[in-house]
Amino acid sequence: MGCESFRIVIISLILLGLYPDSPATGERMKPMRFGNFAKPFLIALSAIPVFAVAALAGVPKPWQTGLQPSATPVMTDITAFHDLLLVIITTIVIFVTCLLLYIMWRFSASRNPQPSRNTHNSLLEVLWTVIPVVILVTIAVPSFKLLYKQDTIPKADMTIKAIGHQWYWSYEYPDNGKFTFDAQMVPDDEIKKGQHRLLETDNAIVLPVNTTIRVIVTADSVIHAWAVPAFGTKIDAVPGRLNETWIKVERKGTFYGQCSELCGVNHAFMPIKVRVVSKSAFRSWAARAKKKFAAIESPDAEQPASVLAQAPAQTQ
Ligand SMILES: [Cu+2]
Repeated sequence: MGCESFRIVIISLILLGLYPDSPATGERMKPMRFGNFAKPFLIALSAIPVFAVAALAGVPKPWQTGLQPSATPVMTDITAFHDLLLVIITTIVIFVTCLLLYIMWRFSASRNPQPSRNTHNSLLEVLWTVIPVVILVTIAVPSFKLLYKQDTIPKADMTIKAIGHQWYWSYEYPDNGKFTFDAQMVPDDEIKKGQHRLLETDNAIVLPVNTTIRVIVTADSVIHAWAVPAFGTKIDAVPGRLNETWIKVERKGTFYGQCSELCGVNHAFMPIKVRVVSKSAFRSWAARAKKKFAAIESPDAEQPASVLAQAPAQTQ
């Protein structure tokens, strides 16, 4: 929340600089007085609690400027890394801007009719090499730690499989009843009040809270990408290949994502909806889902045993 509030204040200060008091009347801009300055600032401050409450949902918000609030350990680290980078790049931009302005003033032609002929300064040269190296190392260490954390799958309590199709996702629960179902987007004319357009699906993925879940991702036609911002997850779904990642959702709620690989004409219409519930609620949902949805077809089930028996033995 702290970072979001910081952004709101910064944006209100930027807007303050861009908009005069009466932009529509064409009046000349008046000199800035404290009242003009304080108004948007106070509006921004009063908006913070609203943003903070709304921000907990796993869904994008109008005028959102930052990342969605984290729901997994990986996303918490991504957010921290993002905030670190924000501080570093802001500092660099301010420093370089001030330096440029100073140089424009200090070394302008009017102030320097006889320009300096210096070409070397050992101290400066060492500094402008060493300081960027230190900055890059400061960025590289948490960056590699984060990559390793995302890529190393801890011992998983359960597995789900997401399969990208043209243009919807289907899911398999291989170790919780071996069922599978499709998740199709709810079209605009069927959206109910309170639902999110382009993000709702007819069937949501249901997952237990505080459980390490291995997510296997693949596709059956073209490349898609399974992405849920609040989980810090974005992984390609490639036909003929199994990619895997992991999530451990730390709070209950509904989280939304979208396909994040340009996959064709309906790329924008294959959202991801995840409901995270308590472990006992998940168990009872899985029991119901097993009856409601189709069973995963095993490869053997597609061909009768007699056909398999007749197939010539593979010799290499
Ligand atoms: Cu797609």
